[in-house]
Amino acid sequence: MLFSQFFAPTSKDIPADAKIASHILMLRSGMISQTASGIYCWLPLAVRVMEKITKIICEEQDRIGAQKVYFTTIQPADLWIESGRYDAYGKEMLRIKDRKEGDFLYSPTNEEQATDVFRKYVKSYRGMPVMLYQIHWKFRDEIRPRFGVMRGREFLMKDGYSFDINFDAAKETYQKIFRSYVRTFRRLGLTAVPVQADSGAIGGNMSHEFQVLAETGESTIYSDKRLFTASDEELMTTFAVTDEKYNPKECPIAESDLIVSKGIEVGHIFYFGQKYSKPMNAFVLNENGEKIYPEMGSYGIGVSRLIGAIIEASHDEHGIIWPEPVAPFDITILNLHTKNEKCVETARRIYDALSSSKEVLYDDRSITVGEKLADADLIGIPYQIIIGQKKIENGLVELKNRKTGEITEMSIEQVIARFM
Ligand code: 5CA
Repeated sequence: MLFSQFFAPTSKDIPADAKIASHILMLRSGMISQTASGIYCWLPLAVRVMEKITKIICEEQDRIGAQKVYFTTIQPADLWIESGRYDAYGKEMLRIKDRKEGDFLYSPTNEEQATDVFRKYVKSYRGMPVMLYQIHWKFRDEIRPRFGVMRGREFLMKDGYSFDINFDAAKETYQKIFRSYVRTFRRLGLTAVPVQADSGAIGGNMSHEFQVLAETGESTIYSDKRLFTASDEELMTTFAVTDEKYNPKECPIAESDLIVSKGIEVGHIFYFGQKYSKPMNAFVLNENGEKIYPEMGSYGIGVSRLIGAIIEASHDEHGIIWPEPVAPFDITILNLHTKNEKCVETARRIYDALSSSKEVLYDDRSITVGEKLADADLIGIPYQIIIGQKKIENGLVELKNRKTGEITEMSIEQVIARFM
């Protein structure tokens, strides 16, 4: 991709109403464009990151047998009246009338719809278990949208729904998802710690949140210090709760072992039994012909919030530092002198050689050296190949590692070989 043709409207200006690093950097790097409070357009740089994230999520969902679907963004109110949540959900729900005055809503979540699909098609225990998920837009009319995409009104969520024949099977599914989430966040280059959570409006009695530790997080986490060194198996049982659940009088660990930190909730999983299957009369027949109401769970990842959370966890004073698995490009080539023939020829040669196997952004724009270097650090692509007119006289280019800041001089052949 040539930067001169790439739609990434970068800016030096610090946006007035942006208070945290991720919001500032997403606006300055031209990733998002606000269209209304808590509602953003996603521009090409952000979409490339979003697609990397969703690919990893989908691979990990596939691995545990969850199947991808698309539920709808618009749902009839009837489904929510059946479950009893239509009134309970309150003002966060965007309610819509169609031309016939029928009541609809923009999905804030899809438990009812998943249950409806299940009950229409699965009639026997033989059709179970079922695990469906989607990656789709949600709308919640948050009272205080803030911090850019962290607490938006429209946001992208991965939401999964499971149906099991009994409690033991549902518990096993929950544990399978738990392990899968630990793996997913790790693959995204993040440390997300699981905490025992309050299950809030979704309801239920087994629930964990996955929190990325960051100063700017909205959640306060009280945890056993061993959480940070726990094995995957120990994670589920190591003490960690959010402030909603923390009670110093009932805290099971010594004060000296307690750590208080701030976190960003990037995932939330729930087991809630028959909360929806019973009122919505979703049942199957068991081998004796008896009615069984499935044990359900739902499992969310805040995909658009994750982009902000990754930036909060990985940036410096110059800009974003993308973890390699989710970077919008693998490499950027900075041609510092676009009027110098040797520089142009070298940049083109490296670009052609690497583009077949890597995602490369070639900054061919006629702007100042300072602007070019600043934009590269702002956008945060993991590797910069810098081509300048002095060094190229001796056949040399520079390779900069955005994360460590380390710059290595090498020949054109060496830099190509480094990435092949
Ligand atoms: N139905 C369940 C799980 S499928 C559910 O809706 N869970 S949730 O309410 O916890 O949301 C799942 C994830 O979406 C959260 O962990 C959070 O990362 C993200 N999320 C929730 N609200 C917002 C918001 N307003 N803006 C951005 N992301 C959000």
